[in-house]
Amino acid sequence: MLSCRSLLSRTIRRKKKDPKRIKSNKNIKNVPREQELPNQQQEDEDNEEGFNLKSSAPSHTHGVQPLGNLYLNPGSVNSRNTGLGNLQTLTDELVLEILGLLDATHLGVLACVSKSFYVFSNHEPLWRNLVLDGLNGRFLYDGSWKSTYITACNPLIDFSRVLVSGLKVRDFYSDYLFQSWLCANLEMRPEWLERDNIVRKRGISVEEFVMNFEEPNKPVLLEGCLDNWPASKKWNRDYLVKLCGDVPFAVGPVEMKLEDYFKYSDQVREERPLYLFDPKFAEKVPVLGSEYEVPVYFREDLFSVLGKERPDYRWIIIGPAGSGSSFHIDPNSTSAWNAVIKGSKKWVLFPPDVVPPGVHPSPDGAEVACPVSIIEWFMNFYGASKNWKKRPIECICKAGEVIFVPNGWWHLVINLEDSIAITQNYVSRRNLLNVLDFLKKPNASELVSGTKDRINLHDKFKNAIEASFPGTIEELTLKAEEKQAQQKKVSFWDSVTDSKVGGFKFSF
Ligand SMILES: O=C(O)CCC(=O)C(=O)O
Repeated sequence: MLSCRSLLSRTIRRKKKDPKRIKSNKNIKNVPREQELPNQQQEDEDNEEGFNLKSSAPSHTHGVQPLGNLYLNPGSVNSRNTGLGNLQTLTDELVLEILGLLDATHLGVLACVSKSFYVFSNHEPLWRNLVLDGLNGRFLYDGSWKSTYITACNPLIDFSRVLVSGLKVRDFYSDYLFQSWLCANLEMRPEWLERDNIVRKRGISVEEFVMNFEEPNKPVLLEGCLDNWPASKKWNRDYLVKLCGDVPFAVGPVEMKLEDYFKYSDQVREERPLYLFDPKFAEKVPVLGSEYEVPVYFREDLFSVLGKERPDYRWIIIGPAGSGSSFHIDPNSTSAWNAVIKGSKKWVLFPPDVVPPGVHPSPDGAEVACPVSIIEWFMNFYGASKNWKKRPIECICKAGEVIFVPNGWWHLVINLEDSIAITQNYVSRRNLLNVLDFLKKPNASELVSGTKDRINLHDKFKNAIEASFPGTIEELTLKAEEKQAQQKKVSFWDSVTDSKVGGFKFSF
């Protein structure tokens, strides 16, 4: 979470398009207040570290301000505390955790207790959980999660004429509540987007791909592979809605009709927008499966020997600007490719031996905790990347481009525009042994994903490979052992010779 200090020490402005800028590093209570700046001062501010709000950003629904503003408003009392009574000693997170145990009726009642409870009880993520947990995908988002819930439960009442949750509360200070509004309304800073250090290739042979990227397990961005995909020409919102607007797709924990999802994504303004990520899209709508083909580099697909028992392996991904995937490693130690059909995505990738800052995997690798949202990760950690010894690989993958994500690499992705993509995870000979090792781990039942029978997947897969490609595992094992022995020899030789002068190196 952003600390009070970090909120105060940075500047927050409206998007550049607005000639009037906000100077608020002294008092960010003034976020919505705009003031003219003299030219020189304006220029200085352009160079200063700061954040831009989206031009369409509304002010905070309830007027919540960051806690630091309290200290800059002498005489004001934090109505957060006065209205919470004895609960004021709890952190905001804890108060919300407790409120998360209530149903909608009790939340509604609590909102009438005090101004403070009004703000807490209207916290949108509480209502989002009530909708997602309680309505089983049967809802039409209508601008806020609270009104979505109420409208879905009371279809005969016209709530558009009733003020449901838009009252402003004076002197309510909370970093926690403020930062979730801030993250939902921030523009990506240009310097978060400009670094592009991935290797780009067009028209390379499969052998080149294997030798230079798949074998050494390095990312690459491939251009021109989607030129012949019907999807590249046809897929856009109108086409998809016509084709399958009434088909339910997996969106977070629920299924939503595609048309309803698009209506949600038109209006959404939240820190972690729901993301459509469906592994069964081609079974649900076979035309979708027929309008793209696997690029030549990724055609070896050894999990296919498992037939219907193979783990999930392909997904259609649709999301608005700001949606995306926070840091993770792909399932079952597979590699992946991700093709952007519409829109664009910012990628940040770290090699397997570098855990990204702010990410806390459990020792057994079963849990990955990245407590911050994508935008908060950029705000809190990205700036320091200039000084990191091992810099991440970064790029913007645009429509028509494919990124190769090697197994074990950490990656974070954020959509810069409304985007449509296809991704597939795969096992080839280059990572077969590594996948088998992964499936054999003692905690496979927690680690393996995308299939029901997690424990037996190793044996089933190994047997099916032996049956379809006899001798392959043995051959690959021998090769790997030879390679390891070779590397040992080289490193011993390196340790006793000076490669620059070709002579022996002695150290005493
Ligand atoms: O959001 C995206 O497109 C990235 C998806 C991703 O990271 C994955 O499938 O592992």
